[in-house]
Amino acid sequence: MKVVILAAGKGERLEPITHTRPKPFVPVLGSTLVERTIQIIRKADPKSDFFIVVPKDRPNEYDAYFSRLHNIKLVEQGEKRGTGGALSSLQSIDDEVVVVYGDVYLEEMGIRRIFETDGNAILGVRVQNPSEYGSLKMDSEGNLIEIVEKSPNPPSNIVNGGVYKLTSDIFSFIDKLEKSPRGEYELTDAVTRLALTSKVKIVKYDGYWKDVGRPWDILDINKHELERHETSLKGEVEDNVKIYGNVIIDEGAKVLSGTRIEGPVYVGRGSTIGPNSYIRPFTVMASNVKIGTSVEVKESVIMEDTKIPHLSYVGDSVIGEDVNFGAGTLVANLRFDEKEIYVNIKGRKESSGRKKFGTIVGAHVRTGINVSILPGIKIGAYAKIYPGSVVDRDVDKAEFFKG
Ligand code: TTP
Repeated sequence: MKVVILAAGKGERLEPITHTRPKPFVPVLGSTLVERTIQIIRKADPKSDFFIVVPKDRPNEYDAYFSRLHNIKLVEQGEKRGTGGALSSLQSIDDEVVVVYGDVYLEEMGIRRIFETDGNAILGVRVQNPSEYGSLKMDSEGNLIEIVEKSPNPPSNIVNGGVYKLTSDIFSFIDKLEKSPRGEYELTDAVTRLALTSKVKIVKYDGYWKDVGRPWDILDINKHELERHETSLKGEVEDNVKIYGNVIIDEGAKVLSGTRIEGPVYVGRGSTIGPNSYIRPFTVMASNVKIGTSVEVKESVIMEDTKIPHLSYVGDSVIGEDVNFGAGTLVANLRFDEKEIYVNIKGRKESSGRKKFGTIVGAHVRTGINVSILPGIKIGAYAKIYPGSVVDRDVDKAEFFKG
């Protein structure tokens, strides 16, 4: 089967993480979202041929990353923006194709069911809040009539799961697409047109599903993944370390004396934790992370090469790669009034749905000593924070913040 993964989005809602990495490259324990998707597709069909639609202006490492995953062709997205534009970048697909959005996280069963269905199919996911997604209008036999995007009156609570099986007929509808009100060429419009002339089955899926659009989704998918792993201690653990629950300590990682780890926790390759660190449940540290003396980390994802070496607290946060926190950098993750924490997403305040949420820090950020960061604050990649500052507003990419 030919499989197309759409990985050329801008990922603006996921800034500042997407200041330096495309959305499908968000970490999932020691891997990435797109790599995990490729793995579960290969389980459903080991002979899949992969085409990954990537942006023209992609980071240099992109091509090497995919060549490491073998038998993957990269296709540059053409001028047309949008998911339809992305698919139109493929030259020719003569039979059937499975299309997967690169920012979707789901269980293997969802992919498997799509592969097992004959003809055109769309994954339908049951959600509580269908008006935030593309709701699926269906006939009495459960076939698609229309995908209704973000409507206040959604026709059903089954929404587009971002996984399709499509016959080559879809390409004639994609060729005829016109720009949507948001100025993009939408695959969903082409699929609705296809449903007028051919049967498009809705494959219902009730498993875990997440469209990874916002920063806290990174915490949620890693939490889900951690809950599915058993203890595995491949790295080195010094004497006088206490480990509770399921903890993965990957090859080359070291946990130094006096440290307490409460699983589920993932310690990536080459990372060093301790001495005397306190790592609480649902923390993920990617490769070569350093967590030092008297540092407490709770339910956070910390990306590769980041250092939090002395006397810090980080809770409910997403910290990008190659960040350095000065001694005493503290993250607040709870408001005094204990209300839900809001975050600026594309210029609009959105609820994170969490009472406890810390910060989102882009790659290569440096904080001076004794910096405090208030809940829901975003710090852009390459920013520098002056010692002693209280960061009470979002910081732009590469800004020097003194406050
Ligand atoms: P979206 O989440 O709709 O768009 P986006 O990734 O640009 O995110 P944001 O709205 O935060 O800026 O995209 C769904 C999937 O389709 C996602 O995996 C990225 C992919 N995509 C492309 O490949 N090309 C495109 O032009 C667009 C818009 C999306």
